[in-house]
Amino acid sequence: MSVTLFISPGACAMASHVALLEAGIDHETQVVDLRTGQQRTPEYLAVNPAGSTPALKTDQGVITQNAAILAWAAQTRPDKSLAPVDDAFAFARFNAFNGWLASSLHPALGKVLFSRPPLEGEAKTQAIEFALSKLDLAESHLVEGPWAFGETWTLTDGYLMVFERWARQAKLLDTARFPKLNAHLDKVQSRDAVKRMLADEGLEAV
Ligand SMILES: N[C@@H](CCC(=O)N[C@@H](CS)C(=O)NCC(=O)O)C(=O)O
Repeated sequence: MSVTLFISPGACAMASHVALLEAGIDHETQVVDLRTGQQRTPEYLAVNPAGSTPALKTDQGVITQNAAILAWAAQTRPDKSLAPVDDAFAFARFNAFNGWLASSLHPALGKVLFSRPPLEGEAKTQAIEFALSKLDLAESHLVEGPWAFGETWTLTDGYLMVFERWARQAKLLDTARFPKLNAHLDKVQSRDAVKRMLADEGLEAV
């Protein structure tokens, strides 16, 4: 089996890219340049009509959404223990965390970082406070530490890393306020598969 993952370097598709590398699934990557609007070309809309990355082209068809690609990778290679696929309750919690990242943390940080035109004044202050409140929730309730689900690495850790990287790059990940998230980001970025993903996307640890 070989698959094609459509990515935009440094964007949220990093989570799916890490998942394929951790799973050892044979793949190639294809870059979609979001800055030039390549996600809205007819060629890419034929792959993902929603015009966003990631998208994963498989023999059976296309899978979109990081959360779905992570679950697919973990179930495709259960021998790699990338998620608790044999435990209905634990797998539901894995999916819940990934759903929260997609529907809550991603949009909150995305508003701060990617609003066009960029936010200014009170609107910017409010968006930052809102994003920080999501990071507070992760720090104090959601992330068990050292990994998201305690002592066992799962693909959720690679997904959470995306937003920790963005937050650190935007100087929002204060070490005193977010000790657990900072330690988590450093630990994730030291994994071999993550180092490979960063090198493949032309990025460095932050
Ligand atoms: N929840 C979606 C989010 C996808 C998403 O918003 N991707 C961004 C990059 S981080 C994108 O492709 N944006 C292109 C655009 O909005 O035009 C997922 O996990 O796949």
